[in-house]
Amino acid sequence: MKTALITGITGQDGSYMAEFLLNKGYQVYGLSRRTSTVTTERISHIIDKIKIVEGDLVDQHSLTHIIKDVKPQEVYNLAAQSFVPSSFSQPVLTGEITALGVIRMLEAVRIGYPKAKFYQASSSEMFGKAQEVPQSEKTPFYPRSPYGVAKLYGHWITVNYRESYNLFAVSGICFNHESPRRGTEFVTRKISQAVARIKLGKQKKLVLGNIDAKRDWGYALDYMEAMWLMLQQKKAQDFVIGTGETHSVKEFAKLAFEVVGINNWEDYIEVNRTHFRPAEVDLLIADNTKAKKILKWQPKTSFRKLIDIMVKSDLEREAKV
Ligand code: NAP
Ligand code: F7E
Repeated sequence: MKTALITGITGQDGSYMAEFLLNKGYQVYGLSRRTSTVTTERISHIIDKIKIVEGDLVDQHSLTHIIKDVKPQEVYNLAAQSFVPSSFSQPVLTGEITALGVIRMLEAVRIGYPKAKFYQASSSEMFGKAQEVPQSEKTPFYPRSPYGVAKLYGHWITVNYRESYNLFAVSGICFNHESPRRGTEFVTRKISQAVARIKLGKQKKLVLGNIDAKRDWGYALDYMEAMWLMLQQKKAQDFVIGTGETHSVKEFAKLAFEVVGINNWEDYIEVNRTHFRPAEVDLLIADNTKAKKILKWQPKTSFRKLIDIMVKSDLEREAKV
């Protein structure tokens, strides 16, 4: 039986990755930090099938011990302070977790079990003020937030440990991927939740920031396979993972309201500058040619289908509470 360690197991991707690996017959270990309230909502249905180990990306000692004890064949480093606005209000903490957390994990692997294959969750936010359209593995980086800068450190230190110590360490440069398990602070889930609440008469307005920003949005479930495939290759290398389509926040909102039969969607939206960022990423769109060719990976879920899944899930959830 293969063993995998997932950091960030309580998050959107960690929960889907745990399900994905359990379905493939893995023994799954999940790293989780101590909190005063329960954070296992997304994995409550599989909690008895996985082993939770306590650790924190800011604590080297816990990470090294976990890797030494568990000796995982595969490590998926999905933990991060992942919300871009919080990276502006807590830039140093974001650097500690999202940047230095990666080298702590890599050091734990190098010292504790160098045979482990390591996946780093890199981000399209590293392209930031995009130097090329669409963005591929060869596009120069230009991050626009402390989060993007921290991810860039994580990305390059992964490349560096691969080249310096011959670790099987790869980076998946994932574009935005969403789901009903997305945190409600991210724009897609904020919209799907608000649309459900408005339809049910529980909310009047949806207050957004820059609705002209464009993103390459995919369905999170589709991205788990790509991450796993990267660790099944003979050669350790980095890949861009995205759909190759881009849409604005405005388009997302319009289609989300359409799912519940509201066509005068603009009447419900208010734009407020408090949601604007000090520096914005205007346009992201993936060139996924390399992933298609080498991993034989491609997204399965369309933009419309993703919105439909998210809105319907929130309608069901909101009808219950
Ligand atoms: P998420 O839902 O925000 O989950 C983040 C996870 O990291 C949570 O489990 C959180 O634990 C954990 N975490 C935060 N700080 C930690 C610390 N100090 N020590 C240990 N664990 C810590 O993020 P996601 O959307 O699943 O994304 C997964 C990864 O992919 C992240 O690295 C993110 O930056 C990256 N990424 C995401 C996307 C996307 O569109 N979703 C795209 C590109 C890259 P708590 O529950 O305790 O807070
Ligand atoms: O913003 C605009 C906002 O917060 C998307 C993370 O998973 O993906 C995510 O980062 C866009 C931005 O995601 C609101 O200005 C407008 O242009 O949903 P988001 P993000 O910043 O793209 C990348 C790939 C990651 O790696 C990150 O970890 O939407 N926007 N109005 C808004 N955004 C939010 N959150 N809230 C609004 O009201």
